[in-house]
Amino acid sequence: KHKFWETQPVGQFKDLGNASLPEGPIEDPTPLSEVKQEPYNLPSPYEWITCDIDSEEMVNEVYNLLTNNYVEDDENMFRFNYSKEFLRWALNPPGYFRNWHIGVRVKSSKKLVAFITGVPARIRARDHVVNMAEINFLCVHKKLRSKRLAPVMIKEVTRRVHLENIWQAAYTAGVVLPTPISTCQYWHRSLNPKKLIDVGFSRLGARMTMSRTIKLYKLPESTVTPGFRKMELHDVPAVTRLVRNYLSQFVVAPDLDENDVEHWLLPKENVVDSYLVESPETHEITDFCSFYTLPSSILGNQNYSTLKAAYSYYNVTTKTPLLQLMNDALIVAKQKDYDVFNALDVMENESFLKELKFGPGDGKLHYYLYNYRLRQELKPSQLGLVLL
Ligand code: NHW
Ligand code: EN5
Repeated sequence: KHKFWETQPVGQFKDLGNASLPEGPIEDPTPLSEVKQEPYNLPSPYEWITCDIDSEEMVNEVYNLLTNNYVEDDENMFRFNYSKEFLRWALNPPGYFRNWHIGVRVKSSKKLVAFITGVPARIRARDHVVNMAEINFLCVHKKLRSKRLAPVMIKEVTRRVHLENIWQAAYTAGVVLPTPISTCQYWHRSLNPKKLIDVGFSRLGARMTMSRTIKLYKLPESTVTPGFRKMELHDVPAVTRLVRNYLSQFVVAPDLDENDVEHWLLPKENVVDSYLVESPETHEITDFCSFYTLPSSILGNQNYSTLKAAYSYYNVTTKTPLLQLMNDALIVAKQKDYDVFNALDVMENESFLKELKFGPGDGKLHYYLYNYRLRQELKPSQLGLVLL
């Protein structure tokens, strides 16, 4: 069934429930001198390129490939539309490797037709912190699908990751592959219900009118938590302590230092938004919430072309009830004109989803590790990791 994935060091379906297999790396590292030194062969019309995402011309090409060919929902009504600023942010974190940003071009026309990326991350699995690659943005042009190009892309990024002496990776996908460490559910909170219904993102409930629906999803004009404000650069040390301590409770989570927090969590306009609660009495930073901005193109609608979506990222509470903090996050997202606020059922998100009127979506997200086995599948609430 999985002619490619059966050959890879990943958990295999036949091994599910085999309690005798040990937790940890599936294969040992090989000496770097034994890692293939030349790129994998592509079909002859194509060539490899390393994408310099800081170049305006390259980021434009990548943006156009993804805008027209990246992930769609199961009914092909929406397609992810990562912005150029988002791509630059996602691909240039601390310690990134430019040659993990891999493109495939048609030799004759120079047209970019495929893409895959890795970025380095320290990911903790139980009490082991492992240097990994986070793999994302795998994309093959629609006209070149089902030609087994994806396995070559995956082998090439694996080779380039190995050359940096890194032997594990983390990735998520909407499709089932061998084998998920966990399967999460997408939830959606309507902020602009009229538009969501008009574009087919959601449907008018049974025995609901448009005006009752709009009233149901109404939110206060302004946030309610005293001391709630945008995160600033000087907050990085306090936020790092808060987030590190919080993430330590999950089975799989990133190991974030101050540089990572500055990159991933400091607000960046139209890319990532972060808020915290500074105690009005003690000036302690007690709570934190964040979301990233990922619009979707609306395919074939007369009136609208994009859906503005916020995705819940990392949220931490020590004093404010999580329900209240996330309600404030919804309020700022509404103020900033987002149409929908999305979240996965990871970490402690279950505790607010229903009460804050999120509804389950038709999409699932499967989490995977490459060359690392976990004894058993995790519940979404045991995951402390959000990939972009
Ligand atoms: S998930 C988003 C993936 N992208 C999209 O869905 C965009 C739209 N679709 C496409 O562009 C986030 C194509 O359909 C793609 C497949 C390119 C997806 N992950 O070329 P063939 C990520 O980016 C397997 C992994 O003929 P295609 C995470 C499939 O099971 N494998 O198909 C990426 C089959 O193998 P099998 C996937 O439709 C993580 C083979 O590809 C996959 O023309 C990557 C068929 O290839 C997916 N999303 O192109 C892994 N979709 O064994 C990283 C299909 O079943 C691993 N396949 O026969 C770690 C690497 C680093 C290790 C470092 C130590
Ligand atoms: C790698 N980083 O299917 C990610 N989205 O539910 C790659 N559905 O938006 C993998 N089909 O349910 C990504 N509306 C995998 C996800 C791919 C995209 C995807 C789903 C997630 C989605 C929407 C629209 C469905 C349109 C028809 C959906 C219902 C919302 C409703 C709001 C009111 C309360 C009930 C739910």
